[in-house]
Amino acid sequence: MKTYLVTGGAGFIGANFVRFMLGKEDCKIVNVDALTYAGNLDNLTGLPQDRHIFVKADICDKNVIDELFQKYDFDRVIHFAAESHVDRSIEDPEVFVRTNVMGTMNLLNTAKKYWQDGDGYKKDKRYLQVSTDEVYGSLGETGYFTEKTPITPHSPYSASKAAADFLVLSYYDTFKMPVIVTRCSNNYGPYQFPEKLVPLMINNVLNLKPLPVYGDGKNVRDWLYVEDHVKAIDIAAENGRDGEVYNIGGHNEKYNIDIVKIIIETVAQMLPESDERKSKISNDLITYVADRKGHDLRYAIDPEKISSELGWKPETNFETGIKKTIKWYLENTEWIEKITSGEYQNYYSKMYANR
Ligand code: NAD
Ligand code: TDX
Repeated sequence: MKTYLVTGGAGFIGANFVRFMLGKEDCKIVNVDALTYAGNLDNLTGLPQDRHIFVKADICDKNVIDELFQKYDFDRVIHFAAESHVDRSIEDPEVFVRTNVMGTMNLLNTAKKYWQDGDGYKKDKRYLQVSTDEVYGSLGETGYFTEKTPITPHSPYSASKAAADFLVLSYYDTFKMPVIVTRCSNNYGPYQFPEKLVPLMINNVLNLKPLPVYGDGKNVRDWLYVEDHVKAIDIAAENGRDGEVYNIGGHNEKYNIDIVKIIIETVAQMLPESDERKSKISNDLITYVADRKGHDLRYAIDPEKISSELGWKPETNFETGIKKTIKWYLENTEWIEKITSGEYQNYYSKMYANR
């Protein structure tokens, strides 16, 4: 039975990964998460207690991470923990460098210390860095990000993720450490914190609140259902080649404004006739607001490498994925009410105050 160190497993993608892995195979997961505003223990209910061990800790804490490596003979490190929201990185970049760069270095150093064996490494160990297509910067109207596209991040968030990627890859080049980097496009699905486009729009539609579209809404993102992402991570961690980067995406580019319109239409369709919000939901809720600073125009992934080399393919198309996502939010009103009470209101009013 493999033992995983998963970081950030109380966040959106990490929680989906933990759920998927524990359901798929007889593995043990030590889930380290600092429970920042984005981490939520409610994302981890119903998991097998004997195989899922939750540890509330900061990945920058050298003592705790060292103790965990000493206690558990980790076979895999899957590193999700990060400050992940571009808008927050524009407001307050420092914590992004601390968590995303320094936290990554701490994990790398500790894994290296415990995995080294003479001149090499213990058998079948692997560190996987969960990264993002945003490190490639922005595309024009055409073309795709490949693994060879130059790294040109534009936001403090993507710059911190790029720095972390370079560190990870340097541990392969310098120390021959068994590492892999995956770079995925925009995810959507259950358990996503409602500061990101899709859950924010679903929540606002359900509350008949304005839908803030940045700029002209013509920025393009490439959307992947979260379950397809976590499956790709699993495949890359098992069968990928050390020192390699794998892009993950499903060729599903959409203008932001089209995403918002699809959400409006689908939520309205999915509400029962008896729901009085149903007749009030329309495109009139759309409100164009000031653009994001340094807003990348277009992201689009070329997933040819992971597809031809590792046989990964996305399984959920956008039409199905967005319905599943909306259904989840409709069925988990307590989850979203809890998350959007208190501090979230301050965040929301501050973030949209000047737009
Ligand atoms: P998220 O913000 O939902 O979750 C991040 C988790 O990390 C939270 O549970 C938080 O508590 C935890 N965390 C933050 N700082 C920590 C620290 N110092 N120590 C320990 N835990 C800490 O993020 P997400 O959307 O699930 O993204 C997960 C990873 O995937 C990130 O590395 C992100 O860069 C990457 N990624 C995200 C997307 C996307 O569309 N969301 C796409 C590609 C890549
Ligand atoms: O209220 C909004 N209005 C709006 O128009 C929000 C929150 C976003 N947007 C736009 C900005 C982007 O063009 O929608 C697009 C998507 O925005 P986000 O959901 O904030 O995602 P993005 O900035 O593209 O980054 C996401 O994908 C890559 C994740 O947050 C990152 O963690 C991941 O690395």
